[in-house]
Amino acid sequence: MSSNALVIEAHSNRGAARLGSGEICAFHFPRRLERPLPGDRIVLDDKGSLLAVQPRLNEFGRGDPRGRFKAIAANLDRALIVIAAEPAPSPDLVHRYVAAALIQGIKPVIVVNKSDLPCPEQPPFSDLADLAALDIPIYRCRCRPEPQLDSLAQEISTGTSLLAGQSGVGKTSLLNALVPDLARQTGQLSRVTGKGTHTTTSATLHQLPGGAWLVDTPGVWEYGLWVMPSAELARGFPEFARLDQRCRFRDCRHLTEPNCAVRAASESGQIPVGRYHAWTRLLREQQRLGS
Ligand SMILES: Nc1nc2c(ncn2[C@@H]2O[C@H](COP(=O)(O)OP(=O)(O)OP(=O)(O)O)[C@@H](O)[C@H]2O)c(=O)[nH]1
Ligand SMILES: [Mg+2]
Ligand SMILES: [Zn+2]
Repeated sequence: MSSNALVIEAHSNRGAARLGSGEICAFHFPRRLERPLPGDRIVLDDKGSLLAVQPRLNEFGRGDPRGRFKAIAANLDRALIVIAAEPAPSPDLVHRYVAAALIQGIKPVIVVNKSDLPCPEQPPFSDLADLAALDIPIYRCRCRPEPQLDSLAQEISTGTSLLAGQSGVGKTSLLNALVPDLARQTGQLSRVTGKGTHTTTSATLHQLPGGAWLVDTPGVWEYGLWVMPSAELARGFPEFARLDQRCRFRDCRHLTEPNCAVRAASESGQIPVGRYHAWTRLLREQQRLGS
């Protein structure tokens, strides 16, 4: 007899999944099979062996240092892009995560955690209005001294959301605040570098009290994309699409091409300069990784 299950986590050749009855069971799979991801719907035999992974609606992932796609979780409705005053993000980090989510067909949501700390008046914090103008929701919340995350809890009350962001911004703290009695381990920022210290080591799916799902993921220092055609990367910058018909070249990459309407719009302030620079740096990185 076979049964359907939802993957909670999976490592080299084994994992944990939730059966329809609500029971959590261990399962195993041969290493030669592609590793299932948290959020995957799978079929198991009665010995807990993986028979099939159902087709995925989408995957959230990142690029490895060589520009290859590394999947982290599957079947997501939202990517919660968590930033905080400490550790401060690099200016492009949020734009990269937003682009990745849009390219993968996942709704980006920005979460500014640690609202008890003063918000720096520098990018990307000063770019958040540009993202709100793209209809990307932005939530300010905190886990300390007492949690304040009611409107975020409302946003993620259906479907499956994923916590993404730098190490130490408080992803696991948000999870703990949202799921009473969970008490997952959280970390300290290093006194020396002010950076997080990679407390969470694997992606794990958790059920919220109202029944929705939340994936916690290990933090990164820098978020990189994978190598893809520039037309695909452009899906991460939807505000450029309104203008690019006016570029002289149909396949304009908006770098140094003559008569580029997107570059002109960034020079005149019609397109936010932070968004345009994030695009040019991503394209140059794509060229470096792809060559
Ligand atoms: N001041 C303040 N500190 C917070 C807040 N939320 C979390 N922290 C602290 O930030 C530090 C890192 O929190 P974690 O939840 O472990 O961060 P993480 O994003 O899960 O880190 P990784 O698992 O390494 O990716 C801990 O010391 C938390 O107590 C907050 O709202 N305000
Ligand atoms: Mg964590
Ligand atoms: Zn152009």
